[in-house]
Amino acid sequence: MKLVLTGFDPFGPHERNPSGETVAALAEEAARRAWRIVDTLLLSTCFEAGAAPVLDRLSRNADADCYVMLGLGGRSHPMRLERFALNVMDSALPDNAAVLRNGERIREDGPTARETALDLAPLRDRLRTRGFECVISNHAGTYVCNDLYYRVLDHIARESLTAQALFVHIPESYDPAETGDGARPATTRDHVDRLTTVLDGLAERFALTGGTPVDPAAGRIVPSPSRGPAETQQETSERGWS
Ligand code: PCA
Repeated sequence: MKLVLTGFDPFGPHERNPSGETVAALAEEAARRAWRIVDTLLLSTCFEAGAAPVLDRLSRNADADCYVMLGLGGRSHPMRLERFALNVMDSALPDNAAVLRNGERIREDGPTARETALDLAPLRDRLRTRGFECVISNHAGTYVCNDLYYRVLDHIARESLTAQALFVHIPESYDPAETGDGARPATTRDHVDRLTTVLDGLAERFALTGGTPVDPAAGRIVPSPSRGPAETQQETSERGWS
């Protein structure tokens, strides 16, 4: 399985962003694995401009089976495999170009939501079997991570590309329920161990299915004439990054 990995630079109150650091560390891990990284991209935490290098790469290259995009999630969440991206930009936190968004559409002519075609349940179960807490999330927030995910899923759908995409929010610290000894900051090694488990699972399924490990019920356009879908999951911030 050939992969493109992306992470983000620091934003808002964060002096570091472990998503970018984890992408760099995973590149070293790949030599020992059934997956190969064809490219890594460190993106700026900016609406639209952050996604531009990924869309550019998708347009020019058909060398990757899967784009796995990482971002830092909010406090007290475990690792989250994101199922949906919403067609909205809405955050009280400005992006790294000092741009504030207040409910604008990402694409005026786009569906309200896009869904990854990947089957997430086996990946979540694989992580849990190895003792790593992980949830499937139905809400990637309405900040820059969601913006990237929506633009990538939308591009793949419009261009009928065969590449798959997955967004993973990684935690700042661990849930006490998982570690048993209170929350502690997550290290890059922690993230690498968890992401390696995700990528091994994806590679296994790509090998089993000849390149299309998709959920047959997923990837449909989610139509809605309203101003946006209801909150589908409680573990999200009301507005902004999550
Ligand atoms: N997390 C933010 C944007 C960049 C990042 O790492 C988010 O969840 O939208």
